[in-house]
Amino acid sequence: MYWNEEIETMDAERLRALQDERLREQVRYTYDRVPFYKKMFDEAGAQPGDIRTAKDLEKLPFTSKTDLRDNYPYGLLAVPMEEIVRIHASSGTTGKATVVGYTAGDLALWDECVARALTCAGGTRKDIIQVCYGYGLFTGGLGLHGGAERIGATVIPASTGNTARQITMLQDYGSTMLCCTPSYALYIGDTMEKNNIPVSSIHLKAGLFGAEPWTVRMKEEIEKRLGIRAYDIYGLSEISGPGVSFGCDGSDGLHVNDDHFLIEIVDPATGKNVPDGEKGEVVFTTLTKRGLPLLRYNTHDISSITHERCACGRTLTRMARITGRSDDMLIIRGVNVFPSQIEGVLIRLGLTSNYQIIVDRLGTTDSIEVLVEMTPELFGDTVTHISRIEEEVTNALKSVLGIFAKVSIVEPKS
Ligand code: DLL
Repeated sequence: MYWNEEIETMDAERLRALQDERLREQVRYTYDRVPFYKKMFDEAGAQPGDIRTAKDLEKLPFTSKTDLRDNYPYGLLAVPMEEIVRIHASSGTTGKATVVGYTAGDLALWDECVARALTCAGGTRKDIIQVCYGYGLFTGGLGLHGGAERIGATVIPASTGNTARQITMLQDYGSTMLCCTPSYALYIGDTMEKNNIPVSSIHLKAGLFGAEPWTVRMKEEIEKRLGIRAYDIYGLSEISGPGVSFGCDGSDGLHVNDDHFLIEIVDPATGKNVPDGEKGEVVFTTLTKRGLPLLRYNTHDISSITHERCACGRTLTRMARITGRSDDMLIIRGVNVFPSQIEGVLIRLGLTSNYQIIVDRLGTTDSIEVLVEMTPELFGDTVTHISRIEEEVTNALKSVLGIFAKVSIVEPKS
């Protein structure tokens, strides 16, 4: 099912032409209105007219989160404040928040993108959609909310927290779709199991999960526990919010809303574009944004892209499930280690995804230790059995990461 069949299945050549046309317009618009970008062009010795097609983008440097922070809060907006109708912000772990602003048109295009994601997951106006992403400055709640209203579904703005109440709403309000983080979906499943609430007492058929990296294993686990189809949804506040790309039934990838966002994959070391299928950092250029247009925004998320036609019929560029962030990447004894690889091993072996990685340096040697919470099944097990599991995890990590990591099973909720 398509929300916008014309765009979602557009002939690839026409789609590229549409992107290039919008790119030229967006570059000119941004250059004329945002002093930061005018300066960037001037320093790069480039003119807006030099950017004719996506290929020309390599002439420009990247925009980074630091640029948004340096221009905090409103310095990169391309319109006067009276045209901004909404603000969102993400806190991040260091320094000032990243503030983003939307015009009425920007909100409409965001809703359109989320409407495509929901429709792709089987959503229609007949659905009852329970949105348990946070409502507020975070883009998850209001983002999914807007898309759900756009398709004409019934929205339950449940927001986060109070799992018992969430489960009651799932049962009593007849929610057919669930939107939350994948870890929260698993938590809902756990809580139902712990309280002997049968899956047959809820009515869910599908869920859209994102805002954090998750693995195929987690997807299968969620599908099994909640009796649903689980779809990935990706996005970031800087580029709009959820719905920059979305999962389908045809493959494990996510379709990028190419008519609004132009994706590039670049080598983190050289900053150069890499060929289709190769992993690198995800970079986006907005094509239609008015409030906060961004050129070559480096997300530091790690993925790859393909332009092959998808079994679902969409011609939109497909990005692979995000495996982590280049700035989350640990370098242990010269080896690149992503937390998601460790999580993948834990889940594959039937352990929880509640874990802690401790990286230290003893003398000149890096050491890595992984603390994993015991599952309820393991609780009360013999010491010998637990050390056997620790050994099993150590061996699995060795074969996946290529390095030794000390593994300790610890108490639940520790
Ligand atoms: O997390 C927007 C969102 C809300 C997406 C709800 C999906 C669902 P930010 O708070 O700005 O926005 O965080 C963006 O979260 O750069 C990724 O590192 C990560 N992320 C978002 N979606 C996914 C996903 C929202 N599906 C940052 N898979 C991004 C992996 C994701 N990582």
